[in-house]
Amino acid sequence: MSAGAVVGRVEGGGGRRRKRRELTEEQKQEIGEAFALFDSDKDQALDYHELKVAIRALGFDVKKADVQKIMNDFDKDDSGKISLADFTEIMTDWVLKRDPREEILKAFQLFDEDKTGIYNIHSVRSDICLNL
Ligand SMILES: [Ca+2]
Repeated sequence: MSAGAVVGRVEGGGGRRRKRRELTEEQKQEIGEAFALFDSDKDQALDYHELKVAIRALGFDVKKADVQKIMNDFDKDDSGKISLADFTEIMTDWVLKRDPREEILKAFQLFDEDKTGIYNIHSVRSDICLNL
């Protein structure tokens, strides 16, 4: 039984409310570029593998199960592909919900110049504070 899917459709039927934050122009552009770049067969859609690398290119460490779930949720006509509109919608959500800790981890990698991995998160925090 796919009761969950039915409920989802009913909820989605009341018109599209968009009171979320918007992406910056730069972020939108980044998403569009990732789509174009990783649509390797240029059919204007991302299949499973293209989708996986495109999402990773945007800085998200997706697992196979995550990609599979997206395909299940968004590939409504079972084409095995995700359109640019769907991809933009998915990535907009993800980018807006991005965990700030991930940004700190990226900063960590920048500070950890000799790649020892020893630089710990507390040191990063104090460095960031010193620089403010
Ligand atoms: Ca493609």
